Amino acid sequence: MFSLLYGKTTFLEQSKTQINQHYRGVPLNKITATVGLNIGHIHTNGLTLNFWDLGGQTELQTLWDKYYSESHAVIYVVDSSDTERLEDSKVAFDKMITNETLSGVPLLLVANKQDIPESLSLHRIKDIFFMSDELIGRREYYSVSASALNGNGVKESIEWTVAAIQRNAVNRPPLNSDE
Ligand SMILES: Nc1nc2c(ncn2[C@@H]2O[C@H](COP(=O)(O)OP(=O)(O)OP(=O)(O)O)[C@@H](O)[C@H]2O)c(=O)[nH]1
Ligand SMILES: [Mg+2]
Repeated sequence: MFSLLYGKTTFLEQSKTQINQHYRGVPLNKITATVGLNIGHIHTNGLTLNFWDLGGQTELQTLWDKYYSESHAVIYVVDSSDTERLEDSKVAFDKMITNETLSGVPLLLVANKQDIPESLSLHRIKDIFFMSDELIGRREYYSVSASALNGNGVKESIEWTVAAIQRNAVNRPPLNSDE
């Protein structure tokens, strides 16, 4: 999961709370900026998804590509309310999706913070991020309107991601749990 202070850790906590049985989440308003990496697991459809929730601050973005070769899907979280930083996010996004190591890997774009009234619509976010087929390349991609804070769109995001990973398992086979 990538991006910059846009709700990745909140999104992961919300996913664990909604999907993992017996998970007692941390209060979402207590989450602070991720320094380095936050690891999470989601158990669904007989699979365990291992999440690498990576810090989005500019100096931490250089660490992202260490994780590409073992990624079966990418969830890219955008703060739909932060029009000022949207351009920075788009630059980081383009750099990520054009990285050869991630080629063909399914991509989910999460237009987060839709609970904020001034947020750009999913339609606008898609126009910006999915502007160029050439950059997106040959991969499955999809977008969801979400609020990590109130939980809207989170289940749909995980469901799409699981299905996409299963559809693409021939290209990137799953790892066994002991690997
Ligand atoms: N209103 C609103 N606020 C949100 C939402 N998701 C996250 N936030 C807030 O946005 C801020 C950043 O959220 P984080 O989950 O820490 O963001 P991050 O992407 O993990 O940030 P880094 O770890 O620095 O990369 C926090 O204050 C969250 O409470 C949302 O859907 N709506
Ligand atoms: Mg974080």
